Amino acid sequence: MSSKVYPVSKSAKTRALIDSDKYQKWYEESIETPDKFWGKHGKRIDWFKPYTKVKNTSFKGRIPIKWFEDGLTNVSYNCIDRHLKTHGERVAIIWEGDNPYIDKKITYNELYDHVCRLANVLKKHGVKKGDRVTIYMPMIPEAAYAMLACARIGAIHSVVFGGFSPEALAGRIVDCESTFVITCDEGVRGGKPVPLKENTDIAIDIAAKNYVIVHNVLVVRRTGGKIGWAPGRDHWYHQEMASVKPDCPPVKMKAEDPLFILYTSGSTGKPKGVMHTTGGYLVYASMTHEYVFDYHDGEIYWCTADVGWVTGHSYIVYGPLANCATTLMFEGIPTFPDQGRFWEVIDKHKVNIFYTAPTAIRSLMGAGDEFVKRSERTSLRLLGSVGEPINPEAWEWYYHTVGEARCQIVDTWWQTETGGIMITPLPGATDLKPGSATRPFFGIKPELVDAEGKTLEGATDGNLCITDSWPGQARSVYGDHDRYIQTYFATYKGKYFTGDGCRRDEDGYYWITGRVDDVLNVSGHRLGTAEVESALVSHHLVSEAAVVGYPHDIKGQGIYCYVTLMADVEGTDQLRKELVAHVRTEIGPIATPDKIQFAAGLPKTRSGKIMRRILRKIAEDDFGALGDTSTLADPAVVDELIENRQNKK
Ligand code: 6R9
Repeated sequence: MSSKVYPVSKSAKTRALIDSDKYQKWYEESIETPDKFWGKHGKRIDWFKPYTKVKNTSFKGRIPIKWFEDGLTNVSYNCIDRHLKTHGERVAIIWEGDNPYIDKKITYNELYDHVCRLANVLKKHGVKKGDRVTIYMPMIPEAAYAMLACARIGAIHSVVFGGFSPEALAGRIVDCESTFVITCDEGVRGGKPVPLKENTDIAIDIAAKNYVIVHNVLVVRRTGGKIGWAPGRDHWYHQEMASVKPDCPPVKMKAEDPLFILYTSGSTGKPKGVMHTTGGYLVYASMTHEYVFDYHDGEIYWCTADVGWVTGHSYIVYGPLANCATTLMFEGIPTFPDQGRFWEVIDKHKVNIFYTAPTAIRSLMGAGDEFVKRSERTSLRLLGSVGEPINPEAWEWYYHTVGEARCQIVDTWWQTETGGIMITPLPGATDLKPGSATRPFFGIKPELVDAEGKTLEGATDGNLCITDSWPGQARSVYGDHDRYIQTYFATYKGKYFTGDGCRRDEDGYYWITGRVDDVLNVSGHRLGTAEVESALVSHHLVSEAAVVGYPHDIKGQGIYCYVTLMADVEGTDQLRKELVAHVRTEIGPIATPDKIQFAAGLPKTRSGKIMRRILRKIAEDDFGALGDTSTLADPAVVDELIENRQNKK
């Protein structure tokens, strides 16, 4: 833990929407009288029918959570239509291509046209309110149009990250019984094509075997590469868009009607379809976007996430557009054509607010300062971080080298399930401590508990819970509300359990220490150890697998796999490669194992439970402190595992 403090700078304080007094006042009001507080702030979006009820939530029983329940609104209307009268010609989206010579700007008027047309295309093919539409797209504006078009007609979108494999895509299509897919011929990243349509075709075949038939695929032409075509099922986006009307009235949605499903990994089983609804989500996403980034009218804002993750949903698309911001969407990667790309893009588009992940910061820090120094970055005013704990070294580099000690840093802690930022500095209100996400946002009541669920007070370590609802909270797991209750509210009764460990210091600052469950965070991407294990054991030569994380300099965590092979199969380097490739096919490149150790046996308790604690220690090369191994069925396996460890220092 770093003990340094960086006070709010004078310039941040002068311009800030929220100073420390206001933060205190608003925070107290948000906690003491949430109905009054949110009743006021719910009005930041437009309602076709105003709400009269504000908060109707409980963390007990079936966990009913309703915000603004009798109000009617529409997310697409709020992100587009309401800005047109005054700001129709403002740029809504700046798109920066993978190729540094290609970019384009889309105004709010143009956004309206694209989204309405696309909504009409969906309607023409029979998509109705409540239907699920899968969006499997690269980072091109059409991905945002697709999300907003769904929202316009009340269809529920499920965006699947373009880096996921056909298997993973199929699983998500099947789970929410989605019969309409929007994709692209090929994506482009770092100069290389990504075969999205081909993957979609394979996924659709797998889905059909699971009795979910995709009837329509809308294909955006990005590269013009060769692709397969199913006549009747596949439609070209540009042709369809040309044949429909440029206006489409937004459907009046109840505040609690679903807006989207987003699949995320947990400690057990398959990824869960986290479900977010309309009114509360948009209020929370737009409010956090405005205050956390201290967003002022006319500023250029860039979040480098992919729309396939929640950060892309809330802070590339919904939050910024609801605030009539100019949001930059980047198709490429931070290292193409070279490691100076981020800083070049900042200069090129005069970016004021830049929001990225620690893994990118660490990797660019490793590339050396000359890439940063090549750029001016004079437009930069604020820097943000999200996705994993940021180590103080990376924080300091970000602050001093990238921001030249001029820009406040907001280290924002939140989750797919929280919909928006939960613990974060506010630029004009919060003194910074490198590595700490600092303090709760308005309406957020964090609590630290011990393993038994006892509330811990003062400066302490504990498991991070949230004790009352906030508008952006996920309402359910799609199609499986029991799993929602079980996953988030069963561990500590009456509290939402985040799955994260956390330390609170004597100033009441929160320091997230990482997951305390079997969820890995690899380069800011959530991955369940169970998912990687099940991918490994689906290989015909594997009998058993156990997966743990270990500290990795760039990725935050690396993936370490212990694999027991079928009888008489030899663990060769060739087989290692084959298993790595197999996991990539089953899940996608983000799940690429870093280390594979072949093991004759795994350490198990007498009741057959794998002792992951021991496996973690061995993966960390820290087996001096293995703790109690006496409960193991066969303590001898541990020596063999240590002997053959893959991370010898
Ligand atoms: C937004 C997002 C959520 C998990 C979360 C935690 C980790 C996110 C963090 C952070 C420390 C931060 N996490 N932000 N840890 N400091 N600022 O990343 O959502 O993909 O669902 O991941 O990421 O472990 O529980 P998601």
